[in-house]
Amino acid sequence: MESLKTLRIMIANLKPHFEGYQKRSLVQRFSTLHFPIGLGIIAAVLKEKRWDYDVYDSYVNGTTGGFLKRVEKLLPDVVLLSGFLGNYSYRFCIEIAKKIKKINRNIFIIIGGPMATTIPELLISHTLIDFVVKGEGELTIVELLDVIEKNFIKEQVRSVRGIYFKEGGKIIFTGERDRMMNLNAALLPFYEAFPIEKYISYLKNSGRCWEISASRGCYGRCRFCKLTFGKRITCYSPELIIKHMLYVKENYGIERFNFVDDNFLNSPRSIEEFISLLKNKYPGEFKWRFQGRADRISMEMVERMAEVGLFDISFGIESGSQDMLNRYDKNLDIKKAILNLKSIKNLIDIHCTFIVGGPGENWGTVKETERFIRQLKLNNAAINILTLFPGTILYDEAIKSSFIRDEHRYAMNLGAMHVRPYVNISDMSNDDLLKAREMLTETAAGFGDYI
Ligand code: B12
Ligand code: SF4
Repeated sequence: MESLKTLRIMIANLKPHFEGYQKRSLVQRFSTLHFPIGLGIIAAVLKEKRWDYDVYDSYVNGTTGGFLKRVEKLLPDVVLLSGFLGNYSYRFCIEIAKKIKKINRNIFIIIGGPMATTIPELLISHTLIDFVVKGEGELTIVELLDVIEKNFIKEQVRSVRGIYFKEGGKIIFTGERDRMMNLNAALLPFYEAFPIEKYISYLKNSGRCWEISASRGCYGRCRFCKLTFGKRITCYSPELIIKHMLYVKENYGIERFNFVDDNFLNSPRSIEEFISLLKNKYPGEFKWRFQGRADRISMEMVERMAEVGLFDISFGIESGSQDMLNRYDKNLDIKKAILNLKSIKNLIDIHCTFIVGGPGENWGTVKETERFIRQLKLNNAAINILTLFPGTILYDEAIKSSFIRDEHRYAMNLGAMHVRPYVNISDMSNDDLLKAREMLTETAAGFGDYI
């Protein structure tokens, strides 16, 4: 018989906020609302294991102060946090952990998600968080909560793979956890654990898409990119993806989907199966979009996808300069990208993202990006200034060459991403990078048919 679970658990989806946050210049508060898929999956796993929990979601109906009051009232044994690096999330974690511990220092704080995976050592050494979970959380959280529930014996914690914790002032990492090989055995997010009505009405009113994950990982090795799951690619089966989409459509009345995979085009075989399943069984049922690589797409493929609801693809082009692409190790042939995009442009909407500020960037390479935008008459382009992300090759190089001297300080200052250089490794001045961004943004805007 399953033992009775006694731990009091709180799952917190918290919007980074702290005193002075609003006053900080260049802070870009996210006005769009996104369901927290990672925490949603953790909620599903806990539900399956019969752990009860309370959820606090300050993105939709609450505040940091409200969350702390709830902690004070419920006095949970464990608080679960998640988050992405950027938007001062790291700074926020330091403060929120302090405040939770002030309420009761025996509350265990556990954090997982992309930020935890990217800067686990900083989090464990500079915050009062007890455990940092690296990588996929499904198996780790169950093992860790089991140990905590069984009177928390420190030796047992060491057997839980994928966590960082402190012991006598020393940081312990229990070792990498193997990736889950069969995503079909993974649970889908437990939407109802969160104030889902708010998410639904937001999406309906804004016409935005439901976010959904079809795969994890990317085979790319781009020097500016930090992948949460790494290079190994795992996919949900096309049947399961469609079952998930049907669930959302039938229960929440939303039929537009955005695949949040790093590269939806990772597995051509799965995609083919997905297209034929939609065509044979669910024609006209859904509208969908995804992000992928411009060298993995063809007109013929897009035609078949558009027939079953594809309406937009987002491509990470990064630069119109082949030299810059090589420096990023993007492994993208710019000529091939142009040909591919030209051929599909009339079939669906395309959205391209670019970076300015990589190693060696100069006005000449920026002009090549401008030419790329003009050649394709791209009216939908996002121009980002390169932000060096911990865990990337470019970041490691910046440390070696002393561009970054203090990692904790650097992470503390990571606020709005991609709108200014935190560290400039290009051949241009900061001012010129900002000008280049503006110029490219204007170039793309010029192709919009705005009245
Ligand atoms: C959708 C998305 C967004 C949405 C937000 C969605 C949301 N609220 O969750 C929007 C558009 C708002 C967004 C914004 C940003 N994003 Co974003 N985003 C993504 C994207 C494409 C998908 C995230 C996702 O849902 N994945 C699927 C779920 C299942 O994965 P997961 O969340 O990692 O969860 C798993 C584990 O991490 C873990 N886990 C997660 N939470 C917890 C909690 C606990 C307690 C435990 C134990 C485990 C655990 O278990 C889960 C299952 O295994 C990822 C790329 C990707 N493919 O993952 C980038 C990504 C997460 N984003 C990234 C970045 C940089 C940003 C921005 C900073 C960009 C910007 N221009 O400002 C902002 C920051 C926003 C913020 N709030 O701080 C980076 C993260 C970098 C980092 N290492 O932290 C990523 C990895 C993209 C990349 N390669 O650069 N993003
Ligand atoms: S930038 Fe895109 S292609 Fe490159 S590693 Fe990241 S997800 Fe993969």
